[in-house]
Amino acid sequence: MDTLKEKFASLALPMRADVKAFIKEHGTHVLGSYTIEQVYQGMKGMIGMVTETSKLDPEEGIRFRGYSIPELREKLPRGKGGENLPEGIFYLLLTGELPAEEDAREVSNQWARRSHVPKHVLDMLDMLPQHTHPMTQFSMAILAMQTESVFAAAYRKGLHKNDYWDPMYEDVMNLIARLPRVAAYIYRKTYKNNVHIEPDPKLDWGANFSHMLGYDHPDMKALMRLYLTIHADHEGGNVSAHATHLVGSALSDAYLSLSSGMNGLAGPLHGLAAQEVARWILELKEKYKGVPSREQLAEHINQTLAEGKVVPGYGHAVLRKTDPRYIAQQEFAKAHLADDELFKIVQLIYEVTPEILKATGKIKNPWPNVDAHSGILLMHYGLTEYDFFTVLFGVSRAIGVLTSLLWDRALGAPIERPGSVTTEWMKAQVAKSKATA
Ligand code: CMX
Repeated sequence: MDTLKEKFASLALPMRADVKAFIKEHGTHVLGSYTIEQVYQGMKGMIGMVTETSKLDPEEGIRFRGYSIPELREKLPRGKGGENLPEGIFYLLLTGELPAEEDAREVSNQWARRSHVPKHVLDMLDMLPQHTHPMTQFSMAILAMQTESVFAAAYRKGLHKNDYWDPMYEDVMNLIARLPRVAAYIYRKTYKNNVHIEPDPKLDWGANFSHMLGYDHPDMKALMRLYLTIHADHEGGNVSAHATHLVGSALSDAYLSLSSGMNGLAGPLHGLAAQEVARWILELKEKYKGVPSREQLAEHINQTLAEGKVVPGYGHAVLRKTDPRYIAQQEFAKAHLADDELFKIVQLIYEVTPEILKATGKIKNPWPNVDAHSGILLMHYGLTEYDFFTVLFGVSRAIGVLTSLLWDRALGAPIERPGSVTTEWMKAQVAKSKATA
């Protein structure tokens, strides 16, 4: 058993007993109540699941195992050339403890060793039409790798429920290890004439990913580490995390569950917004032949709203302030590409957009989210094919949703099955409570 697996077992197995005892003693404790509006409008703010890895505060933003992004930028091990290693955030999400340099290195080594992608997965990708969206390819490739699931094989053989976590650990490690190779294959096949680049086992996970994509500039490798770290997790209720958790609750293995999560991430109101932001900014730049004036930008935003579209990269279902993931990327841009024309446009959008969104009177959060910034950083280093951006998000998000899924297995999370009602039932409830009032 590798040392991280041993550590996980030493943490998770006692916690399983602890959670059982907690439910037994306090299971009837009432947490809150909810309204008809919440039921109709996406269950916002209703507590409906437990996610150990991270917690999102509307005002402050995400905390990974209690640590904010600025704190983690100080405390997590860094890669050669700068920025935190995503291996470190994985270790933190899995164990709740900050990794030492050698802990992150051990994760790097494990992932390098486990990264082989079976040939049939690449063959399947080769057979898809050229115009297949990269996110569709990514989700299909994850599904095609399900042939390798250690959990599915062990379950078929016969597995005691107390042991589910063990093959799940193997699936989670193998799957995360394989994702950069799969994603890079999709990128090179779709945009670089099917010319592929072999992995470099001497590089850390993020730098190797950048290398396989074809980007060896040290700053791009640093950006990739930053990108893969900050997109990793956003508590359990966001669409990609919730979909992974929900599908996994039926004991679907990590491959089946993550593929579902990625299908959710591919929606324009979630991870696809990264692509939509880039498209929107390029349209803007084309329309006004460069950096627009404040008036021109306001006109473009108002036109977007008047056409009944969303301004991509702005707003959030939980956050009520500027996303700290946006700020982390803004700091990177100020340090590395302050004169970039697209960065100047992004800064201008940040100055102009919130007031216009506030003035609509209905948008609860007028501030930028993570997707408002990510694309233009990648474009600066030459990765301009914006339909691919959400795949990068997906590689990172796998870290959070799969560590959570492993905790679900270790703690014995049950199948998820919330109740649903009809509008007729809702109206009857309101009528009943009016009658008794
Ligand atoms: N542009 C225009 N309208 C917006 C808006 C935006 N950026 N954000 C919210 N609204 C609208 C909603 O569509 C809704 O309109 P209706 O009442 O006509 O249906 C109204 O404002 C109220 O919405 P809300 O409660 O403020 O926001 P929601 O929780 O419903 O939605 C989100 C959150 C992110 C889907 C929404 O803000 C949005 O569509 N933003 C743009 C897309 C985007 O950037 N998504 C990425 C989010 C981060 C991520 O998951 O990666």
